[in-house]
Amino acid sequence: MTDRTLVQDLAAASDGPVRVNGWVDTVRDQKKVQFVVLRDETGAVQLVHPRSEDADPLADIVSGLTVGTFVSVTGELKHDERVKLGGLEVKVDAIEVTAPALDSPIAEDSSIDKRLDWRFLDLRRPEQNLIFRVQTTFLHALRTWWVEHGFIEIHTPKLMASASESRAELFEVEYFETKAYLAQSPQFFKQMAQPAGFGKVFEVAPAFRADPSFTSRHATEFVSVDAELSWIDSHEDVMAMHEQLLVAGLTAVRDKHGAEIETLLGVEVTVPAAPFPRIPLAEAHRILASRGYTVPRADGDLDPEGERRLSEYVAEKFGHEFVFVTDYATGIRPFYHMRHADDPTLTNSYDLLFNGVEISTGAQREHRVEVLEAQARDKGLEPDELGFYLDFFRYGVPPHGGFGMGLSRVIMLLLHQASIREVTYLFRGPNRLTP
Ligand code: AMO
Repeated sequence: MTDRTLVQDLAAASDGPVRVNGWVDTVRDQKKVQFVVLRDETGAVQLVHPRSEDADPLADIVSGLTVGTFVSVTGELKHDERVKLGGLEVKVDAIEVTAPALDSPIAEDSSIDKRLDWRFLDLRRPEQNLIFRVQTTFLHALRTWWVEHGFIEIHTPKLMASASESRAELFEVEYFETKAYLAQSPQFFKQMAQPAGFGKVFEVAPAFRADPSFTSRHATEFVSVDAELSWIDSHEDVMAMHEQLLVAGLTAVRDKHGAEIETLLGVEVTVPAAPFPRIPLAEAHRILASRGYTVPRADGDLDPEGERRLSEYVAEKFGHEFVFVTDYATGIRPFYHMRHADDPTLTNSYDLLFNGVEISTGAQREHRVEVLEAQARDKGLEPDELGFYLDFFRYGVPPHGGFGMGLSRVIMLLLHQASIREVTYLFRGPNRLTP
């Protein structure tokens, strides 16, 4: 490795010789003096070269630099309050052009589609770099929380012999002499960890949905953050875990990146107070109706506008960015959700909304095999199709529950980004498979 100094470490370094490596962000090629802004993964620094009256091969190199070119630069670091960019600059001794770059195809047209075509160039923007550092910190805090609370990390297969959630939105792939399906969620196999005696598990992994929609919140491949735990009394225990986890994640993000997020993205990160507000779905409908909105879906599920308006109400009433919508009707929940003991039309389940959008679904699961079979039949599923899944329950499963949460949705809503495309490393949608 070269003896390079990261740009972020220059402020603390003393004046004198230094090497910085990165790519050319801008060149100001003036008559008397040349300026280059060099960027690396940690920030930007100004390079300066006063032109010489005589032959000046270094000036020719600077003049020839194209934006995006990777260079390795040696020079003299000098702290100088007058320099706007960070109060320091590097007077260049030598520039090695490590890898020249063609002119950027997204310099002129920066529409989202064009930027996704050239995602590796788009990701060089400091805002994008920040988004992925925030995501790293967030996930690290979640993992730390889980590990400290006795959860085991699992990796369930993504190649499946049958549907993992429902028959809708299923990708089918050739699998030797037969067919396989891409996992829509780790649902069945994270539940398997309960009869396996693991107690508490989590997984962070891709999930696939053949969803043809082009909304700002849907992808055909997304990272699903999942947890499942045994010995719960109800979905209330799952929500309690879920909110503590989010508090841990958002505290870490605020502490580490709060100031930078405010400067670069103009967003203030607030750590939510626990417990988060909880509103039963039927109550949510009444609240929306009293505010002049009738949810148009015949099945009673909240539509995006209903979610947005409910979050607006929660922000006004409780000053909160999160809300658990609980007790979904049986008709709009999968067969494996446990129903209320005293009202089988309702389930022990919830959706979590964050700034107006659903980020998660959670529930207590039905663990009594006869009840589970009956509920499957109710939904038109033949117990035969669910063979291995139902077997779990024949050998003893404690009461359990968990949630699945879309990672990109959380980051999008946290950082007030317009689309999941902005916060996904490489977005996958109905018409995007490259790069
Ligand atoms: P659900 O289908 O609601 O629940 O998915 C859970 C969460 O995953 C995210 N998500 C998506 N993100 C981007 N693009 C998509 N196409 C997409 N589909 C879903 C959302 C959503 O809230 N097995 C259950 C969870 C559980 O009960 O544990 C499930 O998958 O943020």
